[in-house]
Amino acid sequence: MTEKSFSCDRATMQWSLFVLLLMGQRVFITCQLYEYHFIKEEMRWNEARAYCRENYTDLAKVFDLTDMRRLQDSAQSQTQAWIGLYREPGRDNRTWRWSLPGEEYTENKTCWGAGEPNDYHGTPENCVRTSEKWVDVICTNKHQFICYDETMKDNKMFHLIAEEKNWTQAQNYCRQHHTDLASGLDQIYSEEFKTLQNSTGSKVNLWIGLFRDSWRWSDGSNFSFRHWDMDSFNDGLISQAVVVEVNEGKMFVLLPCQYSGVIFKNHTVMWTRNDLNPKTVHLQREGGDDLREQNQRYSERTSMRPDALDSGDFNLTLRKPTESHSGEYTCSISDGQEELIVRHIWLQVKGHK
Ligand SMILES: [Ca+2]
Repeated sequence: MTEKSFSCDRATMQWSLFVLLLMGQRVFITCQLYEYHFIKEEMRWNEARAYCRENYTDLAKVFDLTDMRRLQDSAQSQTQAWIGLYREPGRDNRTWRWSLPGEEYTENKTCWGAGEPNDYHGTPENCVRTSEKWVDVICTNKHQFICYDETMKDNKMFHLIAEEKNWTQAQNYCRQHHTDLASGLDQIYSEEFKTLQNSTGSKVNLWIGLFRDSWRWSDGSNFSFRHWDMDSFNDGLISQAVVVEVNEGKMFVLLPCQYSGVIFKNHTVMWTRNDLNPKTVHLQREGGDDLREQNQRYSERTSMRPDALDSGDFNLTLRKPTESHSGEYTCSISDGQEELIVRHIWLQVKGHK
């Protein structure tokens, strides 16, 4: 999401660019289509949802690539708009889904390897590869994959792509050149698929169209369609810790933290250091900074954008950093009960030699 700025007075918000889509619904005899209405007014996500529910049906939902294109067409040349996909911070309710629209994942139709899926070593593993049995792994791994082609391109239902790609790249490739990543037991355990798999010689690991995420559609639909770029597809995955280095004596250092999830009014954004007591480095609520429990070491030294909770820009500016400010920082968002860690930052302040 790009930067959205506004003045402190809510009545004079100045969003940069920011529009939203709504959806009406029209039922045809043979198929059901949604009508997308593009709304040029700028709102927060939850305001947009309320608006859509009042005036139309709900925020836009997307069933497949065809919907995706219609959605993009409805937005004309506008670059950004809310849709009805959301998740609640701090709740790990990830659900397995098949990439191919309409293919439903059911627990009794799976072929997990022993002990899988297991989020090995506590790392969220949201994508699935197979050789004989399924293994959940991190989505940034690179594997070959097999695409499903409903048009029977070259008279073949399955196409082996011998090039290694990460999971979203593989999905994009299949959607662009064929239909989707092979999805569902009927496909993955078909003779044609197996023959192709065996043609790789050794037991090569292949991506299949199975993934999990904690995103939901606003109207409760269980559509599994997602169209993420890899940077956004890190659900449940704490971005790898970022290391920031600075020399003592600098005027300030910026600790980066960008959040793209939904933010509600009661949310608090926090910067903390678990090795300190009190651990609070900086805290901001809907009404502004709340530094009552700030560790003295950071007194008068920290600042965040006043609109952090609207923009998702949680960057922390630390002025006049000294060696005592070196350590591991956690940037997180909380609703008072549960905390979602957005990012870990290692700050290293080098002293004068
Ligand atoms: Ca695993």
